[in-house]
Amino acid sequence: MSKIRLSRRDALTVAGLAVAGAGMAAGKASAQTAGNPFHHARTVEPGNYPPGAPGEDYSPVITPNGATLPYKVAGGVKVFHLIAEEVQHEFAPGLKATCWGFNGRVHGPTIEAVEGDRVRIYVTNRLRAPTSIHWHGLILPSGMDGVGGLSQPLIQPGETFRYEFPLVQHGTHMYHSHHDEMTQMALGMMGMFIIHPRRPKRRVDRDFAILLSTWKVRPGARRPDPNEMTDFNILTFNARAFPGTEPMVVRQNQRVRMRVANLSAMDHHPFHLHGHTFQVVGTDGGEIPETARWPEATILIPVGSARTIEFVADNPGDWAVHCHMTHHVMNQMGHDLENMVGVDQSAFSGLVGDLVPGYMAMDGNDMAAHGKHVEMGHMRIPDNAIPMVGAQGPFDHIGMGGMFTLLKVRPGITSYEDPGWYQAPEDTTARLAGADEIERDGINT
Ligand SMILES: [Cu+2]
Repeated sequence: MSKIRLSRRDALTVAGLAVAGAGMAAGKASAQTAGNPFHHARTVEPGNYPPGAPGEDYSPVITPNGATLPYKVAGGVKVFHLIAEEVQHEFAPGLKATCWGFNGRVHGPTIEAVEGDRVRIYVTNRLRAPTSIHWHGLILPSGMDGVGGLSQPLIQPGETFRYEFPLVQHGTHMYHSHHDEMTQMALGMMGMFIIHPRRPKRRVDRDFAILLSTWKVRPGARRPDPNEMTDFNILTFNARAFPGTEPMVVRQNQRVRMRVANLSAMDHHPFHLHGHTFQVVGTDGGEIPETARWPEATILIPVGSARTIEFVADNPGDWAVHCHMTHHVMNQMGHDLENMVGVDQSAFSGLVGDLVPGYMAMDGNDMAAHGKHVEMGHMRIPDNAIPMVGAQGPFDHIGMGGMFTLLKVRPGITSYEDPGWYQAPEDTTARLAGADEIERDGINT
């Protein structure tokens, strides 16, 4: 304890740890982190660290379509204020719902701090239901863990609770309601909690945070349905569904980190990146030692987990970033349909059209055509709905929705504004094959 001056309270915490560490010598707090695998996640002891400052101690995380929670420093403590409240949220142009979030946002803003910081988080409940906030993956005193009824009384409507604890680790974590989780999380009560290392071994140039979640919003409905158990129809990155997702823009050859966390109700998501491979460098349990990292192009993010990946964005272009479950890149479609693939419905469509004005059969061979029809105005959909709508791309309609966004890698850019579509060098884009080429190469079409 000689190097770090501790408050009496911190000294008590450290003393408690020493006991938990089964006889480790007092005064060798760092040995707990270095030598003992059971304390691996605890990378610093609570101490008298100055509050970590953005820009100096860390490069702030970017939350696409989101925001970072502001804080102030009071007596060396970082003070945050989360306000749980009802929020009118837009998932994508054309689809809004009354959700529950924090500080006017769904999901809540990203909390960002530095290992060794002491944080004090006030939580005001402006909902009509009691709540409680859990700090997912954080090592903290039991009474600060936020499980309603177990670790604390519920925060009743109108009340403000105070949480306070030192951050003794770094990594990609989350916060979410831990009371009536099925309802409150289905309505959006979650956010990311990023803790930067006090002494980073390496820095990245662009550090993105993406929270995955799933929703059931019936076409035309005003609120997400928390009772849904399996058939979710809005699948989101930071509570936005494509084409509502903001692209991630990076300069070519920048070092990029993505922190992807999953607080869906029932679904794991294979998160897939095009044009690059990446290293898996951490989980919500902490950093993976360098010798144990492995390369991937897709990483499964189980429910209640986070994965941190890093790569050098050396390949210029517009790259798809998406969940690889094909039903998770659709918007608001029903799944209990007859299989019409290969069926010519033209005669049938006319007959139904006599009974139901405006009826239009789904294209039997191309589900994605639906989005095109809606966009072109051929097909009417209920108000406040985005059934399967994708977006117009540079070449054609992109028939994807839900958990889909873009990584835009550009050489020499000086702004991270959306640079528009990628202009590929000549003859590096797939195109219609010429008859002469087909013949020359002996291709039988
Ligand atoms: Cu998925």
